[in-house]
Formats: sequence, C-alpha cells, structure tokens
Amino acid sequence: MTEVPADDVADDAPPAHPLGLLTAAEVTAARQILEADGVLTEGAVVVHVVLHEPEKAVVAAWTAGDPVERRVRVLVVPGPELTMIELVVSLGQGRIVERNVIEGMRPALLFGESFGAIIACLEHPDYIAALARRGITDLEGVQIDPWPAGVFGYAAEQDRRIARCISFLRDGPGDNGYARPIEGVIVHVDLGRGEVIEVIDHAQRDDVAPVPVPTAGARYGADDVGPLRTDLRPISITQPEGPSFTVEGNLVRWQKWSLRLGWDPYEGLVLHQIGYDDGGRTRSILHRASISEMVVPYGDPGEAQGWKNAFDAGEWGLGRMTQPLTLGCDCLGEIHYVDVTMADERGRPWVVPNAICMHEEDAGIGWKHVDLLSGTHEVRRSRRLVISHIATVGNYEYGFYWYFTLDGNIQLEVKLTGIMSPQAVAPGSSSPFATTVADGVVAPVHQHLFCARLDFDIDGTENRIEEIEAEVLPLDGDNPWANGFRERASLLSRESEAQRETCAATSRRWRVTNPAVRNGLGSPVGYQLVPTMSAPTLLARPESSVARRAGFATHNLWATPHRPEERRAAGDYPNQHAGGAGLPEWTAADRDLVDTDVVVWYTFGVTHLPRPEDWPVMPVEYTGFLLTPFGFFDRNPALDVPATDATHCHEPT
Ligand SMILES: [Cu+2]
Repeated sequence: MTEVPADDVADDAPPAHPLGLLTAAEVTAARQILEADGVLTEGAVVVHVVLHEPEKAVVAAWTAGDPVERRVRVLVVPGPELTMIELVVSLGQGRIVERNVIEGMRPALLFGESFGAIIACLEHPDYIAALARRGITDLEGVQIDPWPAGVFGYAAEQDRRIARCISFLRDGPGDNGYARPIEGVIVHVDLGRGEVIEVIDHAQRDDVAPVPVPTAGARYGADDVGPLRTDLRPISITQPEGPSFTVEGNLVRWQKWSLRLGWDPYEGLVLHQIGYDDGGRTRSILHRASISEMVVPYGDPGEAQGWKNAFDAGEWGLGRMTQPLTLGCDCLGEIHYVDVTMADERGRPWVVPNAICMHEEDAGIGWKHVDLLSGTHEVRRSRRLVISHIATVGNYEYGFYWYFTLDGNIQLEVKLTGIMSPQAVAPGSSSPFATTVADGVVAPVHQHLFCARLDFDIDGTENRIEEIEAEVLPLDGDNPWANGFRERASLLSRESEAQRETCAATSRRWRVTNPAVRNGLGSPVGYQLVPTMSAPTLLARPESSVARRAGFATHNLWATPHRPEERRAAGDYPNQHAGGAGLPEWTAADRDLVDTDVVVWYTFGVTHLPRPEDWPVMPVEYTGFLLTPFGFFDRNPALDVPATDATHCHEPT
C-alpha cells in the first residue's frame, strides 16, 4: 500500500488546460483583484471562487500550446441584507469583467455565520431558559446544529438569511450528541446579523411537560463498543508494477478512457471530457458530469420535523463539505490523491488535501464462457478505475464513486453513511413517522434525492434522446402464443416529453444517440442511462413547499438543450428560495431536443425508512445509476483484455 507521488495538480503552476483545477495562486490573484476594486468592503464575505469554465466550443477548439485564458466566478455577500454580488474575474487581464448585483437571494449557509448562530443561541436568555426547563444548566455539552430553514411562512424568514437551530446533548467532547436530542426547541437565528430572532419552545408554548432528554449513550468508537472481533485476517492489495492509470495535470488516462477532473464547491467532483480511445481516436461520450443538486426531505408532518428539507448541495455544498481522505482507511491499495483548492470566506486559498481518491479495483469476472463441446474455457477479469470523494454534511456522509470499466460502462455509486438526524419522544412511546432506535429516540423517515447533470456528447454535440422499454404485444394473429414482446423506442422530442419516471417492470431506460454517426452495423452510436439502483421521486405532495423548491425531484428524468448557465437543478440560489427555479423554469419553454446538444438530468436516491441497524452509525447504503454503451461499439469492447493467467485459463476443464 503506497501513495503514488503527487503531481502538479495542486501546486501553483499555471494550469496547462482551460479546464485545469483552480490553483491557490489563482485564488490569491483573484482576491488581489477584488481588493484593488474595493468590492471587499468591511464585513464582506466571499462565498465562493470557482473556475469559470469556458464555453464548450472554446474548449473544443483549444489545442495543446494554445494560450489558456483563465477566469473565475466570485460571489460576494457585502452585508446582512439580501444583496449579493456576482463577479467574473479575468486572471489574465487582472480585472473584473462582469459584475451583477442580485437582490432578494441568499447564498448557501456560510460557515462563519453558522458558527455565529451557535454562539448567539448559547448566549440567549430564552434559549438558556428552554434548556433549563429540560434540566440542562451546564451548556458545556450542548451541541447546536444550524439547519437550512426552507420556506414555511414564519415571520423570521422575511428579508433575512436565517437558520433553524436544533440541539443535542453530549456527555463529553467525543460523545455522539445525536443520542440525546433536546426536543421541542427550535431557534430562528438571523445569520447575517448573528442575532436570535425567536426561540420556539413547543413545551412552553403548549404548556405541556417537555419531552425528556434521552439518557442512553450511542457512542460508536472502538473503545466504546468492544469487545472487537479478533478473527479478521489482513487483506493486502498489491500492484507491484503500480496502477495502470496516469495523471497529468487534471487529465486522467486509464485503459482507453480519458477524462479531466474538476471541482465545484456545491457539486463536488466534476468530470469533464469523458472520452474513449477507439483505434487511436478519442471519441467523446460526456462533456461534463456532476451531481447538480440534492435534497433531503423529511416525512413527519409535525412542526418538529416537517420543515427539514436540506439541499445538501445547494445549501451546504458537497465540495465545501468534502473532508480529507486517509490512506489505508478510506482508500485501500495503490492510491493517487488529488488536493482541491477553493476559497475561504475571506477569499484566501483553502486547500483540502487528499480530497479526490483514484485507484484501480479488480471487479470480478468481466466475461466468461466454457464451450461444453470442446471444453475450452475463456474467462477475463474485469477491473475498474474508481474516482471518489466523501462529503460530511452535518450528521451524514455521502461518498461519490465514479467507476469506469473495461467494457465501456460508467457507473456512479453513492454510498450513504453517518448518523441519522433523530428525534426524542417520551420514554416507551413511538412515532408513526419514525423507527425507534433506542428508548425515547426515534429516527424519522426521509429521502435523499440526488440529481445528476449529464452533458452527453456522443461522438459530437448533436444528439437526441429516446425512451426505451419492453413492449408486450397484444394477443392477436401476430402473437398467437401470447409470448411476444419487443423493444420500443420513443423519441423524446421536446422538454415537455422528457419528464419521465423509471419503470422496473418494463426495464425502462433512456438512450442518447448521435444519428449522424453510425457504427459498423449501420445503426446510430449511443449510450444508455440505466436505472440499476433505487430511484424514488419526491414523496411530499405537489402542494408542499419542498415540491416547489425541489422541482427536479418530482421526475426521475429531465432533458434540456445545453445552456452553460443552466447548471444547478434547483437554480443557483436554493437557500430559502420560494421555488420554481431550475429545471421547472427552464423547461417551461418546451424547447426542441432533437439533434441538439442534449443535457440529461437524472434524479435517483433513497427513501430512507430507518432500521434499528442504522443506529448509532449507518452501515453504508447504496444508490446510483449505470451508463452503458449501446451500439457505441460494434461488439464487446473488452474482447482484447488478456487472460490473467493464459496457461491456466485456456485449459480444457
Ligand atoms: Cu437517510
């Protein structure tokens, strides 16, 4: 187990490609330009500095050695009001080239303001009194979680950036506070001003006894759960000649695949220019792939839980919440790490070391056949390139694992783990909207709905999308034995037709093709989006706040013609947004999708009906999807994979 030496990805050498990862020197240069401009006034917060990706045509026309024009997008919040300044800074020209003042919108929750909200709670007499009513007088062990507030018509929401703060009790610094929810206390905090607006104590308001704070602990560290099992023998993964991939700048090559790594504070890992080498020619598949947005809506209709609808991408940020990975623990084998650079809230470089992990895995058999007549046995191993990162969003962990395999498949697997956000109930009681995980502790039902944005470029940008499913034939003269079924392809020609749900019974999937490029069999080349894993849509009713705000989650599939500014499925600023932005707004134009630059948006995820086994820390649960070639190749593209041991694997059985 070794760490492959770092290359120049994270150092300050100027990126050699227009889509190169942002460097610390670039963030520093941007900050100097902002300072010189005077836009960073006293108290201003830099929300993000992110690469302003050049338009597709510019990237396509660029060749090695051409000058690299680098621009960054910056978001500045000058004060506590709902004013934000969007800037585009040209690093080459050393100046701000675009400036747009936005009124009435909120940024993602800011780290500095969130810490300020916690302090404001702890100092507020109404909060201290609410804790005292629950027997808590020592604030040392109180854990406060600021949550995105959503839109529920509270007066506190008006014209402010707010958080709703909920509380838990720890018995020491290393304790799992989620064992002891402090129920019925929700604090509305004005984030911009660092002021408590209102302490809502359900028990005081309703003149009822508070729900007792649960007493049992739920620690999960090695020292807390013993005895540990002792019969696990070591697994060592060795690649004596090193891994089979190379990394040059942000360009990754593995087997016939090539792609470029990107990073976004909200989307996390971004994959650009995914292509496949076919006879010495790189064929394009995806121009850009990322998680555009996600939402975690809770199902309990009561006021204690019913407002919980965290947009973990747009309100917190899957990139901003990404944590460094640890060799041998998070990642096993011959690992190549990539650091990522963002900006802190003062606009200074903020580097997350070991944020992206890359390695190769054996993936079982790739293909196999035993010819029973001759006894010939042909079998090939499958292996995959894994590119991953893990975001810790409050109580939860989301691991994003992109897999590339030798047979042309691309898969995204999301691993969900961490700690469920619990609720306290009276000892011995339960909740119809939650699973009891300990006496007086229940885990409410909720969903995790991710929206992948997939900008397909199948052998070029002019693509179309069809819905594919099995069609059962009617019982008539053409189907006398009643067994007949066949593949049906339906062109999704407009945006209104491309708002679709999965259907496991008919093996429904979606195929993106390029009719202008034919394979050796004479049919259009294509790739399919196959719903291989769980893909619920939003369960909250259409009348709900979250259905308006997370419109993307009301369908599994959407398709749009490519527009560079249409990046985030719920719009750029979902925090406390009343709704309608993003996909519902864009697709209202009902644009044409035939032989255009198609972008596919796919909502998938998990409806989490908690189990006792998910407590106190969840075993990984999986969701995701598969992209598989359909006629992109003329036959199995992994025929040329050599046998692992030619002498053994070819022997007659
Ligand atoms: Cu969950």
